[in-house]
Amino acid sequence: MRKKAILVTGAAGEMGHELLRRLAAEGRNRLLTLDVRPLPESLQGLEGHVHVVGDILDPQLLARLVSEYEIDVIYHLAALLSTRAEFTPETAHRVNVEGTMNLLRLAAEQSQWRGQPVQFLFPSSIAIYGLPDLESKALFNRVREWEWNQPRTMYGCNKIYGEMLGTYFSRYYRQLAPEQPVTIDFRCVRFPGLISAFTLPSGGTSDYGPEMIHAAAQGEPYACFVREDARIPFMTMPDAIRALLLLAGAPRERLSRLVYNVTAFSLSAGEIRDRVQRYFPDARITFRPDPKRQAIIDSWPADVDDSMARRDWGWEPEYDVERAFEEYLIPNIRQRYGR
Ligand code: AKB
Repeated sequence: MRKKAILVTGAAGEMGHELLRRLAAEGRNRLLTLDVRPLPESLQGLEGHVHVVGDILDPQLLARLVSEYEIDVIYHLAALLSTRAEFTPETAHRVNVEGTMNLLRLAAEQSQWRGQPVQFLFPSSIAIYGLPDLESKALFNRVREWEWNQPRTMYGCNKIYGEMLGTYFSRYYRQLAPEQPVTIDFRCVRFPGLISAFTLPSGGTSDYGPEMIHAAAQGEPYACFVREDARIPFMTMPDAIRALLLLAGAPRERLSRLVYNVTAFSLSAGEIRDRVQRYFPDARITFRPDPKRQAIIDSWPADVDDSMARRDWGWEPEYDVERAFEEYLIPNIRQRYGR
C-alpha cells in the first residue's frame, strides 16, 4: 500500500521554508519534500514528514517516489532564479524546464493510477514579462496577465514555458489517446519580488530589496546594484505562501484562468532605502548600478494587475507596504540579528 503524500520540490529554498512551516501549522503531516540540499535544522523533525535529498532531474529517484507514495498534490518550487540562470543558461533550462516536465509527467502518472486529479501548484514570476524600454515601462504601468509576455532572461523564458506546459498537461495531454485523459489540476501564481524576514534570497535579480533590509539590520553597508528609480512590485513571503494556499483551496469552477498575477506593493529601490532608514537611521546604503542586472529590472513591470486573482479566488495581501515593514519585516529582522 503506497503512502499518501503532498510533494514539495525545492523545499530547502526560501519559499519552501515558509510553505513547510505553514503546512505543518495546518496539521498537514504527510509531507514528502525533495531538494538537492538537506533541509535547514529549523525545518527538520516535522511530524510525519519525509525529506529526500535528490534531484528532480533524476528519473530513477522520481520512479522510486512514485512506487512508494501516492502523491495527490505537488508544490513544484524548485528553480534556478533569474541572475543565476544567466550564468548557466543550459543548466537553468534543464532544471527549470526539464525538471518541470518531469514533475508534470509524474503528476500525470499519479493521476492515472489514482483515477483522480493531481493538483499541481506552480510559482511563476514577473520575470515572464519583458518591457522593451523605460518609456513602455512608464506607459504600461500595471500589466495584465496576457500583456508583454516577452521575457529577456532564461529564467523568464523557462517560467513562461512552464506555465504553458502546465496548461497543456492540464487541458490537452494525451488528448488523442484512446484511454481516459489524465487530469492534472494545474494552478499557477506569478509572483513579484519576494521578501522574507527569516531567509535571504540567492540568485535572483529582485534580491536587492531583501538584501538592503537585512544588511541595514546587521549594521553592514549595502551597495544596491540597481538605480534609485528602479521600480518593481514586491510582496512579503507570508503573503506569497498565503496566495499559493488560497489558490490551491479555491473551487475549480471559480477559476477563469490557470495563471494569475498577484502583488502587494510597488516600490522603487530609493523608496526601499527611505523606509529602511526610518528604522535604521545609520544604515549605509549607496547605489552602484550594475548595467546588466539593471537592464533585467528595467524590463520587468513597475506593477502588475492582479484583479483576476482578487475576483476569482478572493486574493488580497495581508501586508500592504506599511504593515509589511512595521509588523512583519522590521520586528522579525531586528529579532533575528539582535538589533
Ligand atoms: C528573481 O529575481 O529571479 C526572482 C523572481 C522575481 O522571480 N526573485
